[in-house]
Amino acid sequence: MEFNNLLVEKSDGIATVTVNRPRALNALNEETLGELLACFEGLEADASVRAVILTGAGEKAFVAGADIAAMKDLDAVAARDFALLGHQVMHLIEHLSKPVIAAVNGFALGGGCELALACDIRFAGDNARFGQPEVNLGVIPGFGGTQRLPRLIGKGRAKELLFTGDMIDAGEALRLGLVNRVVPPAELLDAARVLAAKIAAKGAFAVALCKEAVNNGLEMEMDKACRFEADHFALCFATADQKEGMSAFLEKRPANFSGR
Ligand code: CO8
Repeated sequence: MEFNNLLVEKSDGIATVTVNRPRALNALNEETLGELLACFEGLEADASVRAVILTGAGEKAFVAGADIAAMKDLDAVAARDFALLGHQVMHLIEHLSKPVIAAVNGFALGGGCELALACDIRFAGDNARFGQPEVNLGVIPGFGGTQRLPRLIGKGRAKELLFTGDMIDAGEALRLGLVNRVVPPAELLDAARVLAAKIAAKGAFAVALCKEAVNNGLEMEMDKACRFEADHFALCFATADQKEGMSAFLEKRPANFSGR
C-alpha cells in the first residue's frame, strides 16, 4: 500500500514505519492519522510481520505533535472527531498482536509523545526531547497523554510534565522510566532492529498473549488479572510452540518457533 506521509519497509519479519512529513517535523494531520490506521491494520493482517519499529523521518523529530495549523480553527465537534481518530490509532498500536518499538529520533511532543507512549517499548536517541506542551497552546493532551503518561511514569511525575508543558531530554526520560534505553542517534535504528529481531525469534503467539495479558491485566483487579493470566497461560498449551519450546529445552537445542 502506498502512503503520502508514511514510509513502510519490511524485512526479516520486521516492519519499519516512518512518519514522513519532515517539513512539519512529522506533525500528525488527519491524513497521516488515517494512513497510520490503514498501515497498522495491514501489519496486523500480515502474518509475515512479527515486530514493528515506528520512527520519524529526518534527524530532528520523531513526531512534533498533532498538526497545530490543521487544529487551530476546529470547532469543538471537529476537535473531538480529530481526538477520537488519534485515539483509534493509539488503541490499534497499543493492542496490535505484535510488539511495536518506538525509535524516538528527536522531538516527541504532544501527540508525538502520545504516539510513543502507545508503543510497547521506547528507545531514544540521545538527541530526543519529550514533552506534553499542550497547556502552552491552551489545550490538554488529546491522544491519551493524560492517561498513558501517568500509568507509565506515575501520577506526580506525569502531572509535572502535563501542567508545565516542559520538555525533558532523553536522559531525564530514561530516569523517569519514559524510555527503555538511550543510544547515540546513529545507532538508534540498529538498536531497535536488534531488539525487534530478538523478540521476532520467539513464539509469536506467546508474545501476543504476553502483550494482551500485560495490557488488559493492568486494567483489572489483581485477582481477576491473575485469572486472566492463568487462562492465557493455559491457551499456550494448545500451541505447537509450547511443545517445541519445552522439547528444545529438554533436548538442549535452540527452539524453532512457528508462531502456531
Ligand atoms: N504542528 C504543525 N507544524 C509544526 C509542528 C506542529 N506540531 N511542530 C513544528 N511544526 C512546523 C513549524 O511550524 C515549522 O514550519 P515552517 O518551516 O513552515 O515555519 C517547521 O515545523 C519547523 O519547526 P520550527 O521552525 O518551529 O523548528 P524549531 O527547531 O525552531 O523548533 C520545536 C522545534 C521546538 C519542536 C517547535 O517546532 C515546536 O514547539 N513545535 C510544536 C510542538 C507542540 O506544541 N506540539 C504539541 C502540539 S498539540 C498536540 O499534539 C495535541 C495532541 C492531541 C490533539 C487532540 C485533537 C483535538
